[in-house]
Amino acid sequence: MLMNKKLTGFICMAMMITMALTACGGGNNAASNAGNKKDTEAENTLAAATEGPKYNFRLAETHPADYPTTKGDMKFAELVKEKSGGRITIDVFPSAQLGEEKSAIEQVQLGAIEFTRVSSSPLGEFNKEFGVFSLPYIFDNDDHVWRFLLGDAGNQLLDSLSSSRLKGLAYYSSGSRSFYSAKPLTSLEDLKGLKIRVQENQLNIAMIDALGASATPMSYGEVYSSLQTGVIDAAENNYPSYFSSKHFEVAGHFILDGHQRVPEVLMMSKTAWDKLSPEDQAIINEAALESVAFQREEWAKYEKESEEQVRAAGATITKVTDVTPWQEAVKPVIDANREQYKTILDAIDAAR
Ligand code: BDP
Repeated sequence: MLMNKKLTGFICMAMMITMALTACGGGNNAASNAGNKKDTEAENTLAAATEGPKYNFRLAETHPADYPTTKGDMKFAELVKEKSGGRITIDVFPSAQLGEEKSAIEQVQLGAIEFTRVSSSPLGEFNKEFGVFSLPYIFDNDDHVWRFLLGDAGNQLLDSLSSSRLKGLAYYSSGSRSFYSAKPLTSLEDLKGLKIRVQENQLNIAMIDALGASATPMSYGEVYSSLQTGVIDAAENNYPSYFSSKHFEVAGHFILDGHQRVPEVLMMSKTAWDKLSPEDQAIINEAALESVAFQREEWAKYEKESEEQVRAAGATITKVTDVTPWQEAVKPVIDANREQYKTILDAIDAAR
């Protein structure tokens, strides 16, 4: 963050000098001199970025290549390459080729993999603060989430990852999560007694208990076959994952209660980060932040498309019109954790 500001400050300063020269000199000559100067500065910046050690890093991603998070990762890699004049390259490994998320986080902590994009939910087991996103119904909508994420508290949360040997770079969109099953799901009552797969985070177990069902934590890659073979009766996710993982084929009833909004996190190994020069850290930081807008656009498109696709495939979609009974059912989970997450919950409320 700091380097980011410094670099931006430097660029502003360079622009101001160029503008001042143009204004003072007047006439065509001065303008073209200033133009030349600008070109030279740009070349110098590029030269500075191009000089230095070469790196080839790896980034672990759970989703396939056409998923919005993977597209965000690729955009990030492309920007890093561009900004470093081809000196820093990042190979994105989609479809959990480098392991499921829990294992990817562990490998990134150790520095065996340099980057990963994961969901905040499993991350909450490595950094307690991130558990806050697993608390149900704490956000009203996507705007509310982004107001929080892009504010000071959201940035501090990313920074807090350094105590877990991770360097948080940026958040990506992930919409809201809802339940789905092969059994009809049209009300809260229908969840009772079901075995529901959850992401690997203790708070999810408490949430499912409070809803009268029983939780089975497991990695994302195991969910399809577990639904198919009846190891679990239900799972929960957003439209894009429900569609992309083909879970809709084996769990055709989707009830839109939107219990969680769990942002995606792009991060780096702290060990790898600490070895980089401040200039290279700035390149990584800037590229990560610049990739966010692109990921959010891709997300919006894919969310719409996946809804259309699962509807066309015949999934039964029920919209929960009154979420109050659901919120009341899980209130004990919030109450039990209010004290621990007080500061972050206050910041989330303030972003409302
Ligand atoms: C998806 C997230 C992915 C998680 C998955 C899950 O994008 O990172 O692995 O949920 O449910 O929405 O585990």
